[in-house]
Amino acid sequence: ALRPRAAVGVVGAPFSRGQPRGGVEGGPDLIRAAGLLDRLNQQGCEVKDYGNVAFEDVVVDEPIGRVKCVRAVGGANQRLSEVVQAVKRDGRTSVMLGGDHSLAIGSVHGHAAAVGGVAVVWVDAHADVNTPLSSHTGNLHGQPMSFLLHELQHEIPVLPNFSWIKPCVWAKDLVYVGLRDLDPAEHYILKLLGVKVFSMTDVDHLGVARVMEETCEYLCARVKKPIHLSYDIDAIDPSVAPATGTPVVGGLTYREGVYIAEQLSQTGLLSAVDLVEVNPLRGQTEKEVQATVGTAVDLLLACFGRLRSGNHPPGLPSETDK
Ligand code: B3U
Ligand code: MN
Ligand code: MN
Repeated sequence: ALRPRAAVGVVGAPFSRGQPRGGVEGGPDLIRAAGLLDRLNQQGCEVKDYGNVAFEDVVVDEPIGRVKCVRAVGGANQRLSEVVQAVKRDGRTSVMLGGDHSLAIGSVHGHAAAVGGVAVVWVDAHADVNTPLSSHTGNLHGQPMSFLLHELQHEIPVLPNFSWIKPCVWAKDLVYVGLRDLDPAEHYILKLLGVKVFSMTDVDHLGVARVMEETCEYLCARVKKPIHLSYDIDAIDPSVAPATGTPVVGGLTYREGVYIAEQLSQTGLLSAVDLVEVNPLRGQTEKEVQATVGTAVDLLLACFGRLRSGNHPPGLPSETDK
């Protein structure tokens, strides 16, 4: 059988106000410069670049309680959501290149608005599920899931430029992989809502193969919803991907990281992917930056069918036809 060419839409989101460190807005152009689009094309994808989202500069953006840059983050995500909706309506798998992880608000929202319900696989050292009231840092990249989960809406205060956001993910449709740095309030929220979590302890205990088998079984057991993969590069160990804002020791190996993407690709349900928190200014050397960007590209290629066992062009029987 002829394998259909995967249609991909790449959206750059050069935005950093969800956290205090500059440089992460350089992620999208750097990942493109590393050859992402050509390599996706070479492996048989039909790729359209939607360019970088133009974010309005918000000049006056006083903190609200502890939470910083609320108006900028709200406005940027509203625009991003519109673009991701356009990508999905064009029939493409959306690839959002960040930028910081607050951008998952707009990316997941836009994906869900276009396709209906989605399941989310969040690969990260952090859970990013603080509410504006539970956050100790006030950084919105540590809070995106709280705005997206239906079950947390009673905890979310009214914030400027956030009124457009509609919660669109149920706790039962969320799986975390790679967690190793949770705030107590986040741990409490995940326990209370019964969210499926594979921490680094679980990766050690079960091995990445069982973790992904259980993840896919868990998500496919009920109605098969399109999968949104939100991949924070800090899920990968800092020895492999050091150029990121909040590195945490004890992360996924390169191989575990790629395996997660390969297995999700094999489900045939991947409908949107985020690759966030690559920060070229956080590398100590050019080599560290290139290692991080190279890893990001390899994770994305694996999301679109690249197998380490090898691939061949369509027209010949594919591995999955056997
Ligand atoms: N949980 C902390 C730390 C953090 C979250 N995400 C990152 N860091 N990258 C917070 O700020 O909410
Ligand atoms: Mn994150
Ligand atoms: Mn993180």
